[in-house]
Amino acid sequence: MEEVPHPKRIFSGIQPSGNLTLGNYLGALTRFVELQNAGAETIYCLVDLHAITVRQDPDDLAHATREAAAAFIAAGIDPRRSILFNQSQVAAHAELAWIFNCVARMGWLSRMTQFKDKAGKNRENASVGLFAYPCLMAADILAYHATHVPVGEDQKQHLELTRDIAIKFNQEFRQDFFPVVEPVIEGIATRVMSLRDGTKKMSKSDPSDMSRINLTDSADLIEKKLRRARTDSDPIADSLDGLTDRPEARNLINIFAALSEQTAQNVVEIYAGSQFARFKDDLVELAVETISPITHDMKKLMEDPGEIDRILGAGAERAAAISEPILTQTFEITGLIRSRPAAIDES
Ligand code: AQP
Repeated sequence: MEEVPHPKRIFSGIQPSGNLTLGNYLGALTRFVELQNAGAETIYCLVDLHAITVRQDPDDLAHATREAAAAFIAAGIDPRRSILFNQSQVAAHAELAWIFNCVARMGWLSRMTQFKDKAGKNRENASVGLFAYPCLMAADILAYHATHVPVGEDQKQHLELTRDIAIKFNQEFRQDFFPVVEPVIEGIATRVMSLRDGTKKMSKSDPSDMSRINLTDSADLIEKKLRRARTDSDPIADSLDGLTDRPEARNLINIFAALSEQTAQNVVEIYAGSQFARFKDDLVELAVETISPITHDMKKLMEDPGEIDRILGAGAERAAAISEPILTQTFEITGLIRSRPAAIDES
């Protein structure tokens, strides 16, 4: 008998916890656009409930959420083809997260390296939300029965936890209900590193703005940051092996490769023997060529925040139409009574 292919449903999200970076763009957004354009069912979420696991200024959070939506659209997400919304507008995320808080084990969450990194030495003072973050992430994905999740390398451990939660829920309730998701960690730039320290991930919450390229940076600022990006004084090697102990050099080569859609090996072959100053001339040109049109379109979209809110609201309605029946079934399986029809909009 011919096997019926399992339908693919893609889900992924980005925290609106600041300006989106070149890391978010190369590691996540470009993949999101490719998957949408390949005709997959794509659901993309600005995970504002995740963002508040660390302190956020309310006005800045609202601004960053709209700006992230503008970045998605400017980068090629079409809100008619993909579902684009912010997490807090769809109650299923928080509701399912509570159920998963009761499925996941303290020991599992204690092993999460992102919690350890973000809580730092002051664990006692970290929010409970930061600790339970991976349960909310599992809820984001499983509320849609998503099957594939495109992410950067740093999210691999959280996705493994999502799989563990799905498996444990299914086993506990003797149901084959939640799919065991597949991470999609693909592309040349699954881990873009800081411009100041090649061993640290480029991150929107890094205290140093010089460590990252933001999608809102002007061409002059992109140039300044790349010219000051840390390298070493050796010329570019002719093979990737020659860059093993040179993380900053390797990072710039990777960024160049991802921006120009070629392999890192190709890039070192082109620039073998050159000094980084010469390589940076071309890198600046390439980065500005890619980012400036996105920055320009983001600015235009941000002139009409009402329209962005309308897009997010429409996306939330479509998202709720998928997640509400899944949540209702989850309640039934769990023994939680839900005797009124799912309320998507009570106004
Ligand atoms: N440096 C990176 N390289 C490749 N991919 C990256 N991603 C983030 N940084 C890089 C990918 O972008 C998606 C959204 O990530 P997120 O914003 O939800 O959370 P994060 O991974 O914690 O990203 P940041 O920038 O470090 O945010 P903050 O500083 O707020 O915690 C994910 O797919 C991620 O892999």
